Amino acid sequence: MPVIMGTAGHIDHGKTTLIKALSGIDCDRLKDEKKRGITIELGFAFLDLPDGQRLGIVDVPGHEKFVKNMVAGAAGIDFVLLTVAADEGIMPQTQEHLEICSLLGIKKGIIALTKTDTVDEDLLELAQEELEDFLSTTFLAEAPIFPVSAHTGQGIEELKQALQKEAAGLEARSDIDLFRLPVDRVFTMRGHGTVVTGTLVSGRISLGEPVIIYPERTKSKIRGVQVHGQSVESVSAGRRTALNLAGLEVEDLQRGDVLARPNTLLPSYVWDVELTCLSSSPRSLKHRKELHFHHGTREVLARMYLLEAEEAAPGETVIAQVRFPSPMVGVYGDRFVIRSFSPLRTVGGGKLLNPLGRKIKRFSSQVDKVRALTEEDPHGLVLAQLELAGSAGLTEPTLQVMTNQSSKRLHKLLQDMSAKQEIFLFDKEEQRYVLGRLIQELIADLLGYVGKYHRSHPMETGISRGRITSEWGRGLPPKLVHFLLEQCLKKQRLVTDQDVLRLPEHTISLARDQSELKEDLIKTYEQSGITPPNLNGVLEELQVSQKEALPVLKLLTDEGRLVKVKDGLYFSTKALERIRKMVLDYFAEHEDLSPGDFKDLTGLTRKYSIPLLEHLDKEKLTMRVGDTRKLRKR
Ligand SMILES: Nc1nc2c(ncn2[C@@H]2O[C@H](COP(=O)(O)OP(=O)(O)OP(=O)(O)O)[C@@H](O)[C@H]2O)c(=O)[nH]1
Ligand SMILES: [Mg+2]
Repeated sequence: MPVIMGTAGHIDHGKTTLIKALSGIDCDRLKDEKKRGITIELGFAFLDLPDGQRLGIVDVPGHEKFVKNMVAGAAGIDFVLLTVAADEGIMPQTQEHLEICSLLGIKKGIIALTKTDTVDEDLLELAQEELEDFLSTTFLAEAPIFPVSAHTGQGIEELKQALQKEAAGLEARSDIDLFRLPVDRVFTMRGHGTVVTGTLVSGRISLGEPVIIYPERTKSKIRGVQVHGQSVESVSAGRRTALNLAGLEVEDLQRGDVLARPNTLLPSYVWDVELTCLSSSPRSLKHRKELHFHHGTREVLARMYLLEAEEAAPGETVIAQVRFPSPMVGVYGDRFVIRSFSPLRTVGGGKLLNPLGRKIKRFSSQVDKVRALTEEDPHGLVLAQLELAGSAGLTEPTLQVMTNQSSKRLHKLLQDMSAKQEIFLFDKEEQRYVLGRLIQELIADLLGYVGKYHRSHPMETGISRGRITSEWGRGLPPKLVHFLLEQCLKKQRLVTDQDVLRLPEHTISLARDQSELKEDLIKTYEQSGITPPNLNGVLEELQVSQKEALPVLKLLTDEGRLVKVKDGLYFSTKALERIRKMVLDYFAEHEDLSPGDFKDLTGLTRKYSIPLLEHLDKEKLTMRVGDTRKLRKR
């Protein structure tokens, strides 16, 4: 298993010298580093362990001004080599580096008590005791301490053995197959072009694959892969990796960018997080405070919005939102570190809960939904993420980023959950899921809405699909509305006649006089055949008002017994069928039908013939060409 170790410790405590003693590689390469005798930038080395395993090494600077580089280097390491100089003991960055490692979720480490040649035995013992005491409350409480001297070589072999043991005893990295490489260096290599390096935190990548540089979403392609200076075909998580990128200039990238496959990561201006204020912090963390925010190899200014408190006291953990000036890309469970301005020091950090946050109201019920994301069990987490996402739902690829699961495991989980109807796949094309409970709630609401429509429109057979979508479904994804209607139809909670939907129990109940009116209207129109009186004539004859008659006429047209040819002119369906037949018979022997021909054919005057001809055009039986009609080909 590939393993990467990172150094940590106060300035001048012998980190770089120790790495050189172990590996033979001098990580301080910059002119300035040589001149000043300190590390400024991250250094990279490797060590071939006695068992043949090659250990990747990241050497960090100890200077307090370069803590931001240290954070970038520590992101992605498997374990830490903490160095403490025997002659100086615990110093500010000893503590700060250890706190940073702890905030970053690093769980393992080894301690080198360096420069043993500079102290006598008594002092060494004292230093060791002080160190054990200091470590007892940290994640390194159980970690072994090795007294070493890079100058005399004392303890170096023992330390090497210990490193091998440490590397062999580590838990396997997560098997999440989402390729992600936070960039820590960008440079040009003669003959190769632009090269980036970083610790490959998850997934694998091969030569020739397309990649995206997030958050800018710049496209590129892998032109070369190197691990510890050797070209390889592909590389997987836990390796120090150098990638040669096609078609990009050095200016197109910077430390902090993240390489990933197209359409995987989700740039966002807002993250929901679990935030802890370090117990060593001199002050509480205040709502809306601007801070240095470190994630992966990126450092930005960000504002912390505390969602359920005005401040987080030292040692306290709260739910918060981070708002960024430019988009960030993260994955559920990612760690981050925050540092205050003055004094410039590490004050806290935490865990990313939702990499696709939306601004929410403080102290609202939404905050509870965010807090539910601290659930680490994948099943509970999927439910919590979908709950927060609401009716928009989440796609399967998005859920991978929001749960940090391998795509295989997630797919299986989603299928199991669908089978139990805990979640529903409402958009197959996008693989978009929504919470089952929400579906039940929406269906209940939809049926209530249709029922209400029936009550206010008792004379209508139902409500059109289009109206449901535009009125009830406003604000919901159209595909979700479609899915809900199909669910209702499948379970016969709604029935449909063409595009009109109704509750199964809905019938039109006419009052007695309405039923009579309905019969009278049918009789009137059927008796008058192809020469019906106009509506006013009908109303006069039946002694009813337009207001009374119109709903009944609408019902008759809905039921298909009458046809409205134009305002005020209705035909019985039978009469209109007769006219259609006459026209069809005519076209059996003729090409064109003029208004005159129509008059001869039917014996109807212009009052009827013009609206009828136009109606037949509208029905697409005929089409108008100049002054005549032609039969439309079916
Ligand atoms: N006597 C003695 N000096 C040492 C030993 N290890 C390192 N030094 C000296 O301590 C000084 C600092 O060593 P570095 O390795 O640069 O320390 P560092 O921790 O990498 O420093 P930064 O990277 O700047 O934080 C150098 O002058 C080293 O020669 C040692 O084992 N014995
Ligand atoms: Mg150094």
